[in-house]
Amino acid sequence: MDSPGRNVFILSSGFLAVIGSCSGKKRTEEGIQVKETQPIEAIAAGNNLESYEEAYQNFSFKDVEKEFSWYETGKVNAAYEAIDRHAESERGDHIALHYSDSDREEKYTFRQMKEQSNRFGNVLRKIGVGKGDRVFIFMPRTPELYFSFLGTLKVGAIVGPLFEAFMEGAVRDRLEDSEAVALVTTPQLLSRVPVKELPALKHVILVGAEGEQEEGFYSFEKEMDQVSPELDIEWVDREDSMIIHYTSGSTGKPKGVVHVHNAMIHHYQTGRWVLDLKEDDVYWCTADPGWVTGTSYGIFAPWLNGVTNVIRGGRFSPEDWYGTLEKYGVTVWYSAPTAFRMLMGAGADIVKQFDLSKVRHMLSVGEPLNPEVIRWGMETYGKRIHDNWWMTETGGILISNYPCMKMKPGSMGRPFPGIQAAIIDDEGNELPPLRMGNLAIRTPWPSMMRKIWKNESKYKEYFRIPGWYISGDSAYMDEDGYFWFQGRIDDVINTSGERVGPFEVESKLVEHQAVAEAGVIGKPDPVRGEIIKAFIALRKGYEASDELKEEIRRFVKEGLAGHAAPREIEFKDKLPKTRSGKIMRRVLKAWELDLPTGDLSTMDD
Ligand code: 6R9
Repeated sequence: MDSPGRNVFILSSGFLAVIGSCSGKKRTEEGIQVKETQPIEAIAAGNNLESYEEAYQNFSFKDVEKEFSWYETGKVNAAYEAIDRHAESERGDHIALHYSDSDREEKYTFRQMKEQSNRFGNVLRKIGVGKGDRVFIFMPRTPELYFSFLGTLKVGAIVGPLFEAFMEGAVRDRLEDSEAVALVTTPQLLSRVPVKELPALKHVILVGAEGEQEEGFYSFEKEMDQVSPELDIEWVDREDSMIIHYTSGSTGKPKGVVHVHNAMIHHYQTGRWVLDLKEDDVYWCTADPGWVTGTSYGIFAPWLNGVTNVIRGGRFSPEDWYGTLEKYGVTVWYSAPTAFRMLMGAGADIVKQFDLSKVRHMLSVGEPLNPEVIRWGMETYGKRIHDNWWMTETGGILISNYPCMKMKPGSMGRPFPGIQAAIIDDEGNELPPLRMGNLAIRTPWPSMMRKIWKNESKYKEYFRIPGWYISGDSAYMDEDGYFWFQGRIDDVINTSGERVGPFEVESKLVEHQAVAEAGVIGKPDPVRGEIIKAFIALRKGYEASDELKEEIRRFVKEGLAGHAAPREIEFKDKLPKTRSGKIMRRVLKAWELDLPTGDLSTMDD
C-alpha cells in the first residue's frame, strides 16, 4: 500500500486541488483524511428498492434466478433473455432500440431486434462459426453493432467488442490474443486490421461494403438478406463464456476478462435496483460497448428489464446530449464523471434551452464523482447524480448509491444487496471503519469474471487472498458503511474514465526511433480526472523539440489509440529506474506533483 501519488481530488470552482497523498500510513489516528460532505436526503418516492437496509438483510441472488425462463430447464442464453423473451410476450411491439446519429434515425421493437439478431446468428452458422468461437466487433455504435452482438451470443459464440478508436496495434493485440475467428467491421476501419498477420481470423463481415468481396470477406447486408429470421438458439450452460473485454493492468499487454451467461442475473437485478428501471422507462447509457459499461449497462441491464434503450452515435457535445435527452424523453441516464464535468463546464444556461423534465434518475461510473459536480447537478438539473463503483473484472455494479438512500457526495455508496465489500490489509485482515486499505469483495457473485483469457496466473492474482477478490483500488469505509475511493494501488491511469495501462503506452513509445526510454504516469486533470504524461529519454543524435513531441504523440495516437496518446511529454536525460531496470513511475509521479519520493533504496543511481 506504499504508493505515493495516490491523491484525493477535490474539484472546487472548476479548479483541482490536490489535498495530499494517502499512503496508507497513519496520519491522523486512522491514517486518512476523512471527507466531510453535506449528505443529500433520500428520494422518498417511486423507486424499485424501498429500503436498502431491508434488502441488504434479506436479498439473495438465488431468488432472482427464478424469474428467468431457464430456471426450470437449466438451459440459458443471455440474448434470449434480453430480447426474445420480450419479443414473444405482450411487450413484443415495445420499442427496444431508438438509434440516431447525424445521418440515421431508426427504431426497432423487441420483435424486430429478435429477427435481426436471429439473422446474424444464421450468418455466423452459415460460415461455420459457433459455440465457444470468438467473434469480435470493431465498429461505430450503429444498430448493426447491436444485431451482431446479440446474434453472436445466440449461437453460443463469445463476443469481443472493440472501441472504434483503436488503431492497428491495439486491434492486433486483441485479435491475436483471443484468436478471434470472425470480425464484424466496416470498410473504413478495415485498414486498421492486419488481417494477413492474424492466422486464426477466417471471416471478416463488412457492414456497409459495396461490391464483390474476396474470399473470407462478406457483405453484412447481403448475408443478412439471404438468411432466415428464425433461429434455433444455442442453449448453453450458465457458466459458459459469453463476452470478453480487454482491459489494462499496470504491466503487460491488455488482458481478456471473460464473463459468462450467468452474469445476466447481476445485470438484471442491478438494473432494477441501481438504475431503478421500470417498464416504461426510456434509458440512455452514454458508454460505448468497447467499455464494459456499454455492454453490462448499455445492452444487458436495460434489455433484460425490457426497457427502451437509446443509442446515440457520433461525438459528444453538450447540445447534442441535451438534445438527445429531450428528443427521446429519457428518464434514466447513465454517464461518467468526465462527461458531467464537461457539461458543468458548458454552463447552466444551455440547460435551460432544453426540456429535461422527463429525466428521473441519473448515474455515474468510471472515476471519482466530485462532490462539486453532484452539487452542480442538484442546482442545475434538480436531480441527484448517483455514483456507483465496479470494474471490468466485476462485470456489474458492486457498490452504489440508491434512490432510497441518503447520499454522501464523494462516496461511492454502499454494497449491492448480496455483495459483501470490505477493506482489507495485504494479509487479508478486515480493517475497521476509517482505515484505508484494499477494497475487496467476498467471492463469488453472479457477474464475477471467470477467467483471464489464456492467462491463469493473472487471474489468480486477483484472488490471492482466499475468499476475496482484490480490486486494485484503495478505499475506506465510514462508520455508516459508505465506501470512499482513494486511488488505484497499481499505476493504471484513468483518463476520462478509460483505463490505460502505462506499460502499453511505454511499449509503443519506445518503438519510435527517437525514444530510448519512456515512463508514463497519470497526471491529475480537472476535467479528465487524469491525463497521460510521458517522460522520455531520447536516443543519441536526437534533439528535444516541440515538433518531436508532436510527432511522438501522433505516433502513439496512430499506432495505439487516440485516448492512449500522451497529452504531455517531457524530455529527460535519464529516467529513474530500479536496479533491475524497471522504470520507477512512482518517482516520476512524485516529481510531477512535488511530493516526497518515498523509499528510493531500490533505485539505481
Ligand atoms: C466500470 C468501469 C475500473 C476502475 C476502478 C476504479 C475506477 C470506477 C469508480 C471508480 C472512483 C467510482 N472507478 N468507478 N473510481 N469512483 N465510482 O469503470 O470499469 O474501466 O474496468 O475501470 O475505474 O479505479 O478500479 P473499468
